[in-house]
Amino acid sequence: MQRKGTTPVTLDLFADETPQPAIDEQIGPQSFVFRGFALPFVEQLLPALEAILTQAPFRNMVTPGGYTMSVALSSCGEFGWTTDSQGYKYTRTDPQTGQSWPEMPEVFLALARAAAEAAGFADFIPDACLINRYIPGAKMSLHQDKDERGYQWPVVSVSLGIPAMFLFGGHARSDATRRVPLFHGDVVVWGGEDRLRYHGVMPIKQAEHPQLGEQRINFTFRKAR
Ligand code: MD3
Ligand code: FE
Repeated sequence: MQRKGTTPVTLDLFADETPQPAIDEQIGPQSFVFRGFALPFVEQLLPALEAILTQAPFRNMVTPGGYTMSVALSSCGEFGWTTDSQGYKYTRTDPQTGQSWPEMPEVFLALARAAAEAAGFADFIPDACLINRYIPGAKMSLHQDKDERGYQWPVVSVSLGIPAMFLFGGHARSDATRRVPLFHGDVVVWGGEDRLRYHGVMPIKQAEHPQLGEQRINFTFRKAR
């Protein structure tokens, strides 16, 4: 699409900013993007998140490879995901406080369950919710989520705050990736044959969200055990 009085060169400069059509789509045989699915829950999600963070504040964990993650993490639910120099694992307690992870709020459970149901996974009861906080520049390298005991349940992901460009890969790290923009309120469900696909998040661009400021929060609901 060419605008009047502009050259293709100018358009290329803004190619990244072209608003994507934010429509629901199926991005894999068993993966679905539900645009704005979380919006009706946000008013209840944010105060519940605040309460969780007073008990289990965001922290930048170190991977076994000795890299400090640019994404800050917290968790709620029966199990929390952690990493340290020893490896990745789910724990019942927050290693930073020795206390149990905060309980999973009812509104979190209700949202995860409804989204899983919409993707064809009835009766999803997650026992872990990993909470990721991205500030501009933070990214998540391509990886698989495989620290859970089984893969029969989907992962449900909820995006809040400033946008992200999600990378959706294949079953080998070297497979081509597809870029999927994710916005405030979007929910993605990954199950079945898509459950072990490589995925990641490109460095977050500077932006400001009216409710969340200069950050992106992502919840990933899983069944760890
Ligand atoms: C595709 N988080 O915490 S959520 C993670 O936006 C993680 O914070 C990203 O990857 C984020 O592990 C992406 C989307 C996601 C989560 C799990 C998946 C995509 C997935 C599992 C299998 C395939
Ligand atoms: Fe992941």
